[in-house]
Amino acid sequence: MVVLSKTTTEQYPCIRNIKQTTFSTEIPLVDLSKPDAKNLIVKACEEFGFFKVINHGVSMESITLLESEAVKFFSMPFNQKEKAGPANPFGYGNKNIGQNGDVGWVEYLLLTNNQDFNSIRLSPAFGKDSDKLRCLLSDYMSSVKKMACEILELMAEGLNIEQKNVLSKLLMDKDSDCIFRVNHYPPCPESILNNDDDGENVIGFGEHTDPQIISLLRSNNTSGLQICLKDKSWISVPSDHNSFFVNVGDSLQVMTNGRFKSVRHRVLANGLKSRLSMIYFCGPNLSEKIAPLPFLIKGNESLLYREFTWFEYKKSAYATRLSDNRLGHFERI
Ligand code: GA4
Repeated sequence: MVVLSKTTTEQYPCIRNIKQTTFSTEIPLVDLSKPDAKNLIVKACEEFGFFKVINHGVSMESITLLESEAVKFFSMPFNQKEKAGPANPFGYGNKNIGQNGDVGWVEYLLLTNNQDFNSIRLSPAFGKDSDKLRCLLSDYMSSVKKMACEILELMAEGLNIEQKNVLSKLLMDKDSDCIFRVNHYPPCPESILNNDDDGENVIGFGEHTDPQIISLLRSNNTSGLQICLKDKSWISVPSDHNSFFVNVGDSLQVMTNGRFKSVRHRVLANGLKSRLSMIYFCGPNLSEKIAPLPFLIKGNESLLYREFTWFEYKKSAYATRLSDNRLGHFERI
């Protein structure tokens, strides 16, 4: 990370305009080992587009090992990390998010499903350690994908869809388009200076919805993540390094014909502590057709979205700014 001085955030006024909000205890909690999980998942997706998961089956060991490699990576000097950049679309990125002018108080690694590609991309920065990283990444990504499939099957059951794998099969496809992101938010001294009721907060990652089906996030014990509620107010999500958090993405909003809403979320920089998060974005095969699922359409309910391929949506999404409403173009009028 380049050390950003106050002058630097002044150069980017758009990352300094967030008011402080309070923590919330109302985040839905789903215990995957309990029989009521399927109904709680559906309720959470309808009300929040977001929930916290415990008993997720991902070993703490694989989490801790990968997290410590990530910490090692981000502690390297900037010119070393830069060798794995830029993130277009995969690799190391710093401050710039996407290709359309968004910036945040964040540095990150964007990685693919393809571990050979990741190794090649990371080896100029990681050296021989990139083989170790490759194994850790592959272990972590396959356990998180397993959890994602379990969640999608419970979701289908909770929605009373007969074909239990209707959603999970999109991820089981060998060419599913899943991506992995590790975000590092360095402490931001300006956040402390402004941390009162009227103060501003520095934006780590600007508000947006995820284009994919679902995203599975975990972080260290530093807060910063906020979600937007139906009434448009923002609540802070208390951090919990033992749990995962699930976001409904735009594609799932379409497949449920708007019954589930993709959650708008953002991250604020912390004044004192670094935040490290790892997010697995579950996208289908690029040729997969996304449309409202027929078994979820009741009587004369109208279809809110037209059918499109994941390739079409991804291409259009990547041409937008973070905070844009990406589904607008795909609504039926
Ligand atoms: C948001 C979700 C994922 O982080 C991501 C992001 C992507 C990027 O960082 O390149 C995008 C953003 C995300 C949506 C709109 C476009 C593309 C940045 C951006 C401004 C990797 C993704 O799939 O979409």
